Amino acid sequence: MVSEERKTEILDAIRNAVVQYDEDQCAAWCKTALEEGLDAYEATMKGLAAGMDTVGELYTRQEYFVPELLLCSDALYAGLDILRPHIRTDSTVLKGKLLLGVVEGDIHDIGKNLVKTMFEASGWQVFDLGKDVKLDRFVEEQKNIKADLIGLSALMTTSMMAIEKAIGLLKAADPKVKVLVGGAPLNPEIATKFGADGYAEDAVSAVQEAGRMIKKQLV
Ligand code: B1M
Repeated sequence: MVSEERKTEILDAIRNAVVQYDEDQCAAWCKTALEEGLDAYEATMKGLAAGMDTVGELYTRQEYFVPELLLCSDALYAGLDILRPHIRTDSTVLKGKLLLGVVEGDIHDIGKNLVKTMFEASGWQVFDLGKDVKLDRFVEEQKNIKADLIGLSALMTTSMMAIEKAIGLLKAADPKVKVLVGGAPLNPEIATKFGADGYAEDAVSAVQEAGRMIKKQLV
């Protein structure tokens, strides 16, 4: 069992590798995390995602600009490639089909990809439409896929307005459709105002909330 001190050292190293946009170091420290028995999800959130939070602060302070954000994202993805296959979640939650995407106007997909990883790790079948997805496409794809849930993600205060529109289009096509939403600018009140059936703050609670939502459909 790894000591708390060593665990902190490894998580700090992963975080720093993201901030310093060092893909090789990030991948190497993620391998170390697994070799030394750290939980893959904890390393993802407290290492990789925490690094991205720091990057966001540097961007806000105008110490980093868009090119650095892109390089940091590459480093994060290099680490996620290593950790992803080892992420496991509660297998007792209900599973189903999820149609997932980042709404149009928004190309931030790191959070959506973490959400996808957690659903897949829990045994859900995920149909990922990617980022900057035209709203009509959610409606069209749902006609064929007939997913149990539709997951919409947005990272900007501007693009989150497209979530409300997407929910309107989806519910007009099928009033019974269930929509789960998430992303940094959203909160439970906004989600309710937009007509969503569920909201989740992070990738783990998204899977739990999805389980509750489809259970309600069954009873
Ligand atoms: Co930009 N960006 N960015 N960016 N970027 C933000 C979001 C911003 C807050 C930075 C800032 O100003 N401080 C700001 C938005 C401001 C606003 O709200 N209006 C911003 C901006 C302005 C922009 C551009 C406009 C910059 C420009 O070009 N001048 C541009 C937008 C272009 C566009 O989309 N049309 C832009 C571009 C980019 C990059 C491409 C360079 C890059 C994204 C790379 C990529 O995603 N592949 C990028 C990045 C990296 C960021 C920050 C720094 C980090 C985002 C991130 O990945 N976080 C971000 C600042 C910040 O967040 N601190 C910022 C880590 C991730 C794990 O968290 O995505 O929140 P998050 O996901 C979480 C939860 O939100 C939740 O679970 C996830 C995991 O726990 N969740 C869900 C997410 N989706 C969910 C769905 C669910 C449930 C939960 O159910 C379906």
